[in-house]
Amino acid sequence: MIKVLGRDNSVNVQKVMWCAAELNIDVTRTDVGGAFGGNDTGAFRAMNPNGKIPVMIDGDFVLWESNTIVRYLCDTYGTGAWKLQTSAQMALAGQWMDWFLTSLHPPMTTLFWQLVRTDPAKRDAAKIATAIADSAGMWSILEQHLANRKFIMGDNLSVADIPAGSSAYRWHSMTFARPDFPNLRNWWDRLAEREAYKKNVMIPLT
Ligand SMILES: N[C@@H](CCC(=O)N[C@@H](CS)C(=O)NCC(=O)O)C(=O)O
Repeated sequence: MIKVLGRDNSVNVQKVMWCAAELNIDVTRTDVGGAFGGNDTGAFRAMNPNGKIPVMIDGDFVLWESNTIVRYLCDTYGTGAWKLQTSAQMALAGQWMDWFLTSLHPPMTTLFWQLVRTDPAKRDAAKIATAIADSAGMWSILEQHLANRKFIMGDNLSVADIPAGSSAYRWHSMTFARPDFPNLRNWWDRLAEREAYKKNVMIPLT
């Protein structure tokens, strides 16, 4: 039984829980972080010195960094398209996962915090406008990539879809004037049909 430490409203925890559900892995998740606390104790920092969630525990093996955790789950427990076979496939998946972390996630985090976790009276309109423009600029790159593909790696859902796919729910669910990206929307609609995605990602934004 794999254990995941982290609250379910964290996009980084959602990546891990969605991926584990797609792979039919038995997971017990414990609420840690945010209002639950527990991530600044000596015991937690012994597992993750950053004091961040998620942390995954598989037997004696402890791992942090959500993208790394989903890669581990797919490499260890994945079958079919979930287990990438060549170094070129692994590199391409890694490229999109790193792109998510470095380019898309920062403006999406600003947008999410402003629109969901900030009192309306205290929101910063300029920050929101910049975050929308920067996020849209990054989503437009995926929009072009998805012009002739069902999923990021091609015909099948894979590890490469997990980070951006988790964030895509927020992009399509928060209230703001969204630019029209039809390929992105179709891809997100395909994700939104999946029980594992509905259960672990499509939960109230808090
Ligand atoms: N790059 C890390 C980021 C981890 C991270 O920043 N986690 C946030 C939640 S999304 C956190 O632990 N925040 C402190 C808290 O929840 O108390 C990852 O992908 O796992």
